[in-house]
Amino acid sequence: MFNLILFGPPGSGKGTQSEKLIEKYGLIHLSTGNLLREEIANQTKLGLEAKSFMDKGQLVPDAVVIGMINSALEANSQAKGFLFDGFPRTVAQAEALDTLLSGKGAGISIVLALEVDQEELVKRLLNRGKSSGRSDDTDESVIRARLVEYENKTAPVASYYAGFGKVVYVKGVGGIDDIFQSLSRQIEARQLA
Ligand code: B4P
Repeated sequence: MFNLILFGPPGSGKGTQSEKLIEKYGLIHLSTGNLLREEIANQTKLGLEAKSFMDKGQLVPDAVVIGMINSALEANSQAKGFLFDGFPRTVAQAEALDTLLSGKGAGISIVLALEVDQEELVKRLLNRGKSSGRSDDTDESVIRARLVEYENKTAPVASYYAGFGKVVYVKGVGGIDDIFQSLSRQIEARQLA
């Protein structure tokens, strides 16, 4: 099983690159952001609870997202591998993911971390907010709160995986296709061609 984490701050291109990577490598795409937005669109209890955190730029509680990932892994037990997009976002989520995967005799193969400077992130998200209809992309103060949340709670996830020698940093500024080629080279260096 080849399991890839696409890591980076909000707006770094995780969603954008994930679409291309899953098509090329036949991985199952697990985006907690997309799963949460589906719950919101369906107006489920979980969705309504999640929205109250997302609209403030805060992370949704660990137990909620870990439960969603567990269900998604169970529903795709024959997958040749997964691309985790926007998950894990805390060290507790990373530890839970390791436990879930090791129960299947699997683990994380690589963490590809996109590097983009903060002002570029703000610009991209405000720009996406003009057309996405996403309430968390329209208000600059909410975007900046997401970036603070990222520094405090999510950046330590990279250190966690670096401790296992699994993190590769990739420049996330430039053309979308050029960044995709850089990510692909790293994946193929680990023999998923
Ligand atoms: P997500 O849905 O994961 O979204 P995101 O991090 O804001 O964006 P992403 O990084 O995927 O966007 P992309 O760069 O592709 O999270 C939303 C919220 O859900 C979180 O704030 C949190 O509240 C909650 N949540 C999700 N997962 C959670 C978890 N595990 N635990 C707790 N809470 C969780 O795109 C950004 C824009 O940049 C696009 O418009 C794109 O076109 C543009 N872009 C991409 N690449 C570019 C490039 N190279 N050059 C120029 N523009 C580019």
